[in-house]
Amino acid sequence: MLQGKRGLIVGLANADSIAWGISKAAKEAGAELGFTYLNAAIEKRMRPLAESLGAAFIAPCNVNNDESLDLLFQEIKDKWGHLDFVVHSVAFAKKEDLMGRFLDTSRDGFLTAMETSAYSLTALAKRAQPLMDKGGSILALTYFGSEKVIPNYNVMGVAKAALEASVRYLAADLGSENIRVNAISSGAIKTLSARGIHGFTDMLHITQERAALKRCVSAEEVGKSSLFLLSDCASAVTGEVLHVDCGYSIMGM
Ligand code: IMJ
Repeated sequence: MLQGKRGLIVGLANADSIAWGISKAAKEAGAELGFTYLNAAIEKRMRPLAESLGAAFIAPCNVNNDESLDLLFQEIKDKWGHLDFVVHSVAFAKKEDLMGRFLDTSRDGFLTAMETSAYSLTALAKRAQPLMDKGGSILALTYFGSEKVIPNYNVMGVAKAALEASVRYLAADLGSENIRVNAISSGAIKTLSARGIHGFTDMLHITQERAALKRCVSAEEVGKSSLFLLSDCASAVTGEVLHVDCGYSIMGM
């Protein structure tokens, strides 16, 4: 499905990452992949994974830093001269903002979550556009906490709502270039991002009980669904948020 396509993966941290499920599926579907990492600690875990998929490059990138992004895209331009898809699988909020009341979110905590989890998509899309000269596909990861209140998700829910709205505005702006922008709203998965979240294991149990399919989704399944949105199979799909959540979000009671 992705034969001959070149894609950038932002947000691979370890073998539990949703970005890993997507990367494995994309590689198996014939894509050539490049990866970024934030710092040495993350690089240590992700490098062997990226190398096992024959990564074309593994580059440092802080999505909150314009110079770092410019350097990354210069490297992609020099190496490939062209880009077919981008996967955005990054989010960050301060730990203290993922507990207690949303009401208590500080200005700094709000801006941190918004910058890393929402604005970073626009920052990536802006730089990817000139390299997507024959069209392309941009995919972001989101979560149901953007639509309904999930305990402790708090400022991340607000940031994911901004991310999903960004998907629609970017899709409108880039449509004339045949660049599609979509998101997958994944069901809860135990990744590094879920580690240390108070009551997360209980939330997984509740998810399993209530989801239409009576189970949780895996990163591999998010990977399979991402092939659709990244490939020409979804050539008429843009600005969409696809729920890959075992039907959790369709249930009212
Ligand atoms: C996160 C918090 C509260 C409830 C949650 C989550 N549920 C799920 C998540 C139910 C599924 C994971 N998720 C969807 C996220 O987007 C997580 C983002 C995140 C996680 C951390 C943990 C460590 C940290 N900052 C973080 N920033 C964002 O310091």
